Amino acid sequence: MNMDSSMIIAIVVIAIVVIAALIAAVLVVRSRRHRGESNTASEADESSGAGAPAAQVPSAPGSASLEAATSGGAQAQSEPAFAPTATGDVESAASAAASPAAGHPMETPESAGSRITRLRARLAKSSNPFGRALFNILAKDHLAESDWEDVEDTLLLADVGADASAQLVEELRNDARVTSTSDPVQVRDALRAKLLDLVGTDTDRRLNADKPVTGEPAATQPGTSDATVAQPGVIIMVGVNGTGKTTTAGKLARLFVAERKKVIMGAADTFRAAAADQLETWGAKVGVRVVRSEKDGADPASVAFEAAQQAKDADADVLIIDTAGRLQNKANLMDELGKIRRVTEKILPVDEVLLVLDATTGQNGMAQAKVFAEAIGVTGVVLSKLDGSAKGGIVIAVQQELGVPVKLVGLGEGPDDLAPFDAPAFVDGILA
Ligand SMILES: Nc1nc2c(ncn2[C@@H]2O[C@H](COP(=O)(O)OP(=O)(O)OP(=O)(O)O)[C@@H](O)[C@H]2O)c(=O)[nH]1
Ligand SMILES: [Mg+2]
Repeated sequence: MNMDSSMIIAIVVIAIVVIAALIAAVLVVRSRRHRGESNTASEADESSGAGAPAAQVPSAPGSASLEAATSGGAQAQSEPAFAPTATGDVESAASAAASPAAGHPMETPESAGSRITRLRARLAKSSNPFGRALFNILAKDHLAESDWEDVEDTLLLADVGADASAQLVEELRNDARVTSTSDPVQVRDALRAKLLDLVGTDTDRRLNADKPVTGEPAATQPGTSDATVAQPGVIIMVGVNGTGKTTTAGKLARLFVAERKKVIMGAADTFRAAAADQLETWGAKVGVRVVRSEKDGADPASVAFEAAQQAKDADADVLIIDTAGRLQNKANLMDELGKIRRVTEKILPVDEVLLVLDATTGQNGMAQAKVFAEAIGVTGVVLSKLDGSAKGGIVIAVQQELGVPVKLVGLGEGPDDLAPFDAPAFVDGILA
């Protein structure tokens, strides 16, 4: 009996020892594996954090970006006319690729589709009182007289404009009477359709400078055999001060660079010295040369002339001319912008005059917009700062008043925060 119990004790002890050994072995293996993983991670961190070339980081997108960036850099080197300095350009392209924080390397800005998705998300999130108020009204079971008034008020608040708002609500009410429905879901669908109609779904919103090259007849270009000669597309940015002209010029240049187009920018805002510096900063950011005057208060038209000449000589695809917004009066504005246009056209035809309108100022910007349209003729509108505005309805008013389409929207201060205007996304955004 004693013998048996001591044997049992011995077996139990051995079993405990074996189990303990097994557990210890498992723990050791696990801790080794864990240490191995964290070593690999810290090695990867070090290789990227210590400024190692992105190609050494074992990630496919990283190496692809670098490839794209260096091929852009090589192109810049072989075409020094377009690099502020050849090395400067290579550096900026390489740093854009190597910096994951930059998000997108210079040659591959965000796609239009993704920008629009972002536009939708931003508008939906932007505590848009327009969308919310409409939602509250249209969430009712039946629409009473006062609800129709509320719909109209909300449209007015969103800066859709008095005439357009009244017309919209009148049509909606008539439709509701005809179909004898005041079902909010149907009214909402009808409102969407009408807003889309007002905004315009089949409007051509392409930039003129982006359309197929027509060029000028060969007869005017001695020594050329082609029927037409490709010329740089010329875009002039105009608008009241602070609306976002310079920023939009920079973002736009980046879009063209991404399409592998040769871009030159002209700093025809000579009103203050910092303006040309600001454009140069954008130029450096997006790898585009900026033609400027070193002299404060130089004649803006002469800068535009020089920029056009250089764009033509360098065989550029696009020339973007930034102008001043701070002008004393209408006569002064007409005089200056008219001269910039005339002088530029001595060298190259102007394809596009983009009026930059600050969406946060809503209807207040309309009067000024008309003055610019009168002064220089406007071919398209850029609605900037739509990211911070609940007054998107200005799109409808500005198109009706000026008779030109909104072509682009600014959604923030970053280089990728410019998107083509997309009517369905826009209407869905304000109805969200
Ligand atoms: N949130 C936001 N800010 C913007 C946008 N576009 C421009 N801005 C900001 O608006 C301010 C004015 O922009 P600028 O590009 O200097 O405006 P401008 O029309 O060139 O101004 P002037 O040269 O003084 O006539 C800057 O702080 C920009 O970063 C946008 O789409 N969204
Ligand atoms: Mg400016």
